[in-house]
Amino acid sequence: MIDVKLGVESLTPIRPIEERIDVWNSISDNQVAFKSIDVAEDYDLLRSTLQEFAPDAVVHFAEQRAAPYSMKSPSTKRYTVDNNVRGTHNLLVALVDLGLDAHVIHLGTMGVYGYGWSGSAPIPEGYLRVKLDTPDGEIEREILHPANPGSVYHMTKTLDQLMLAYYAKNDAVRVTDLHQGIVWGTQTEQTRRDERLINRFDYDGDYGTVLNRFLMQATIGHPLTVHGSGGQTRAFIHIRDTVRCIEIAADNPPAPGERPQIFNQVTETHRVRDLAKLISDLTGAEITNLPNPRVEADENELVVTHNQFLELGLEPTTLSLGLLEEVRDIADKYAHRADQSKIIARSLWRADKAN
Ligand code: USQ
Repeated sequence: MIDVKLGVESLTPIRPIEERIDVWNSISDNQVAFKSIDVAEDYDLLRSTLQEFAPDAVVHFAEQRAAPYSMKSPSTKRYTVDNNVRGTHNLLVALVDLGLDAHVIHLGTMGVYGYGWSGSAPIPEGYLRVKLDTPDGEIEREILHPANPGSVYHMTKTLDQLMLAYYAKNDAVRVTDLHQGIVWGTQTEQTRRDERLINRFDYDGDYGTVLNRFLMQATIGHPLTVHGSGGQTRAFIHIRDTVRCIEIAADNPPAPGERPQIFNQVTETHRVRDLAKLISDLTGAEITNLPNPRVEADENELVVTHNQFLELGLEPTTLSLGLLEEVRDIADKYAHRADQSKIIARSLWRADKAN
């Protein structure tokens, strides 16, 4: 619905959900059912559906997921908080109320840590070891890494973290929180099986993420839109790997009573200007440095610990492996669907960013 409101479509054509489900069920032995529920608004239907289905695991992706969209207006800020925070809380309450021991796999974000707070110190997987001076001497504790959100969207994910920690402690809900980096790429092994299953590829200023945007800009001959100096370092992961990570998480739930298990779901880090250079070298695209519409550090270091998924068997798809495929199979193929008027990011983090 948000894309309809914004007047923009995915670069890839997305078939209605009913058709996607029918296509999948016609080619796979793993049959999928679909029910549309507003989990933030309709607690009773969420509860009765959980009761009927009695799941072993719930993969919770039901959140407004774009930082620029969350910063667009008072209305999108309020919607993002109302939808994301209430949705997560409703799910947790319903599981506890029903006494269901389902493993909650929540889509969090690397953005909960913020960027640059700890300089070049590696960001741990969720928990930070700290030393405290007490009257009885020094003690060591592990605490949730301090939350340092950079947008209202990221703020909702930091609030989710507290709710997940609380329900894990109070009611022994089993939780895995995936602190995901910026997703790039379009196809997974599953969606590749039929064109009608293809995933979204958002390229517009409010909904598209940086690498997909650059790829599509390069294809249609638009200069690559680097915000500021492009010194922002961010963490990335291919969509294929995100799916594999969810599978790994589902196979490795924490025990009841454990604190939430937190995985950093990232495979590599890059500076925005290096990504622009990489794509420019590959395609000949020009690069333009635009005033940054966001409130964010112009330059930051980012070293991320992400050993857990690797130890559990993740084999990353790196930029060097996947980038050309993405240009050839997606950006080139669907370039004719691009609306050039939607490319520049218009959401401002603060009114004075308009200057
Ligand atoms: N950027 C540009 N030019 C563009 C678009 C973005 O220079 O045309 C810059 C931004 O200023 C920012 C960086 O690229 O410094 C990343 O921006 P993004 O839009 O790709 O990603 P972001 O807004 O941080 O959020 C996205 C998803 C969110 C997810 C998050 C993971 O929207 O759902 O949680 O990536 S992370 O950032 O690691 O927290």
